[in-house]
Amino acid sequence: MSAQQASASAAGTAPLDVAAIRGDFPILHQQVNGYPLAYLDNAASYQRPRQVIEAITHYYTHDHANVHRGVHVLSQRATDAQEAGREAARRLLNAAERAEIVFTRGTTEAINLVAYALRESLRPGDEILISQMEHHSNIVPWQLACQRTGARLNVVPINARGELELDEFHRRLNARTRLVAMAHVSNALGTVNPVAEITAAAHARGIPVLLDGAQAIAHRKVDVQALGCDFYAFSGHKMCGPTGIGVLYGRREWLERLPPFQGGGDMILSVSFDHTEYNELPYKFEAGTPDVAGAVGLGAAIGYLEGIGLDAIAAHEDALLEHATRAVSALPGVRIIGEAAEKAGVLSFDIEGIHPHDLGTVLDHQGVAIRAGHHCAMPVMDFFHVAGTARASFAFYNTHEEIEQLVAALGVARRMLA
Ligand code: C6P
Repeated sequence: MSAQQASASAAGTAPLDVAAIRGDFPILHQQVNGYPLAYLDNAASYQRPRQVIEAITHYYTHDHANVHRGVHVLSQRATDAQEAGREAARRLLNAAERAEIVFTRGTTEAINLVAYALRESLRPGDEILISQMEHHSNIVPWQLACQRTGARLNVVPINARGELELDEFHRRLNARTRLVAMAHVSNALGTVNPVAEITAAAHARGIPVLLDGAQAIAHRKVDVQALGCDFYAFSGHKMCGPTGIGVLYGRREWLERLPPFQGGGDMILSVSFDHTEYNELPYKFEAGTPDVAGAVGLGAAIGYLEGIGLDAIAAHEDALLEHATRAVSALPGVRIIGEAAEKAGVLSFDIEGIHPHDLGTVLDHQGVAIRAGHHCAMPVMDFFHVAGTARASFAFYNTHEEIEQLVAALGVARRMLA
């Protein structure tokens, strides 16, 4: 039994037909520097299947107009197309209602929206509880909010395996905590955080929870009602959708309580110079002409992932990660950065005596695309005393042959550079 079959059977899913899936991704079928492309930079951005590309083309070819404004047919079609994308996102997250799905430019804007809107209620001495493994997108918006309000960041440390120190998390939740904001999955380490436990503990003290789902959404089934979180953020481009669109899920109670993020068209019911009445949810948070084609592409991407099945995706990627971890760790001088008991999709590592950027360049010369650097998670790099890491990150369309190509290319790089 292959590793993939074993993993799929343990997960109770049929193994993926990866060859057929790859047929949907035109971009994967090319040579780079004379080698077949092995695209292992999926944590930075996924590739898109033709179903997504065609949905966007179809929209622009047949249905485009501005939304919610016109009485004409094309405007109605564009509005319906956008709302179908919203319904797909609701379904993906199992949100209770469509009104809880706010379209944003991506994870970064979703978190900034909450951080901006929350400013009004933050007071000096209040705390935002984050972790040491956060992406800069889940650090800097809170720093900005703290600078303007006198609130402060409280940072839960991680351990040497790259796991959240859970005892510290519980200890740091306190009467001054106004929000817990944590990654569901770390982009630099691959750690899957125990977000249900985190949410339950915060809620027991009446504290809301925001989860940064950028690295979880394409790898695991996410059910915001089962998790109980108050906010969940993700980006379309990290799940086979377009760049420039993402989602902020917010529980109705919270979205109603928060003030708008930006003002303009569409987010109002009425405007006079004395008073503006805001629109209903989710439009209160969607000022200006939205990215309709983005919503269409996002809906198509969600449909595509659902068609494959997130459990089958998780089983395949777990097998890839296990294979890559075993093979890369066996190379001399390799140190794996991030060895959490539960990981998803990401293998970060360092090879003694080789700068990750040099490694990335030599791998690229052999057709292997990885990311090298701090991965917008500088505090994680500081913790592990490295300037950066090499990071291979996997998607459901990756193959075990590509892992072998990575390992062979690392062997060449080591001989050249170490
Ligand atoms: N991480 C990576 O290579 P945006 O840029 O808004 O789509 O996503 C930001 C973001 C937020 N949180 C996490 C956990 C992320 O991984 C990212 C994006 C990419 O790891 C680009 S830095």
